[in-house]
Amino acid sequence: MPRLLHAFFVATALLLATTAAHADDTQALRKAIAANQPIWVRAPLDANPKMLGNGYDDNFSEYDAAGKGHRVFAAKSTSADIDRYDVQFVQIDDAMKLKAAANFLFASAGVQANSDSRYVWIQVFHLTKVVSLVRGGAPKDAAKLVAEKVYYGSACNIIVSGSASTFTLDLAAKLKSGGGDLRQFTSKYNLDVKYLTDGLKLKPGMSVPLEQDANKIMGAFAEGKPQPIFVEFLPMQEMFTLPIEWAKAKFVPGKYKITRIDLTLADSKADGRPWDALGDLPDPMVYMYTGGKPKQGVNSLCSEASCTNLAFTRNTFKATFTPDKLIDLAEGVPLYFVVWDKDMSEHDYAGETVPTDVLKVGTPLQSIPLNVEGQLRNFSITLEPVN
Ligand SMILES: [Ca+2]
Ligand SMILES: [Ca+2]
Repeated sequence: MPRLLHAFFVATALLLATTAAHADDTQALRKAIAANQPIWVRAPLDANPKMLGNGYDDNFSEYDAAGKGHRVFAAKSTSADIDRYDVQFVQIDDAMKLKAAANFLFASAGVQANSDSRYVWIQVFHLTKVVSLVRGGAPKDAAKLVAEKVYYGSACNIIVSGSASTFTLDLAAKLKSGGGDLRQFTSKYNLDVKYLTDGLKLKPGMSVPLEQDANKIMGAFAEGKPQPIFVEFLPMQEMFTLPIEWAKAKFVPGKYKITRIDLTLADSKADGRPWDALGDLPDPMVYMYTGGKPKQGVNSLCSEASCTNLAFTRNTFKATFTPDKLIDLAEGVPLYFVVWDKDMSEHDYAGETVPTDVLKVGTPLQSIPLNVEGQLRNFSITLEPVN
């Protein structure tokens, strides 16, 4: 084994020993990795089809303690050309994935593998060829893992990391769902971002667009000769590893931005008539009341001090709004939403939500479905903490 690689293995082993001791203390459940569940690693420098069929231990080492290799299947393979641009988000949520990333990726990218940090590995790639093992007959030897495929092409590996307390499950979900500028995203949420390219050369005058958009990223580079970018391992049989827990973000009183509202209205008004003349679709308008239902009741004017006219759109049963409205959330203060079908005058009442203390039921950055009444079929809001 190359000396450098060996050093990574030792470092990872130490890290995992710490994690394991902690896990035993808390009686953490082990997580199963099924025999058909592929494990991708960034291709090592010497990756080639001859490694296919080779046995590896759960540290991804092909040598046992005595320095002996274990070939499980003969290195017989087939090659297929493909042409696939894609982005995959790998949330590092178990010790096996952490080992795979730490051994083959982190050190080259200048990322420390640390049990107090959480990591997402964004794989942006163009696959041009896959060479796959052809398993001939029964296994000739025993091993935990078998090298199954070598993927060729070019890739930009992006590693986003942060402390376990700030890089929460919800933030990872937001990272996955949101497009946009990764540098801005990571600086906003105190995350770190590093990247490592394989088979890509930056075009003159371009800088690496740290974006979630694969086309933008790949567009900044000239693709070189296709080279091995990923190696896929398969467990010989079900394996077990320790989960890495991701914290769930909690709501605390403070300032939030309403970043998104989704609502759906019934096909007709409560009396069965169409929303508008000539069967025209409704024009949903959303009023928000802080503090629950006003004592004097609601009307279509939004004249109460606690009322905000939040959103409006024309001719649709189903709407998504991005109001980006700032709101101060205090404990025990319910939010209450009323939806009207806006007309020239005398708007049609459409429905309302049950007043809800969202601090108690929801999670920041995740859609919070509220209970609905009237002709409202569903209604959800998404809130983002504002520092
Ligand atoms: Ca109407
Ligand atoms: Ca209409």
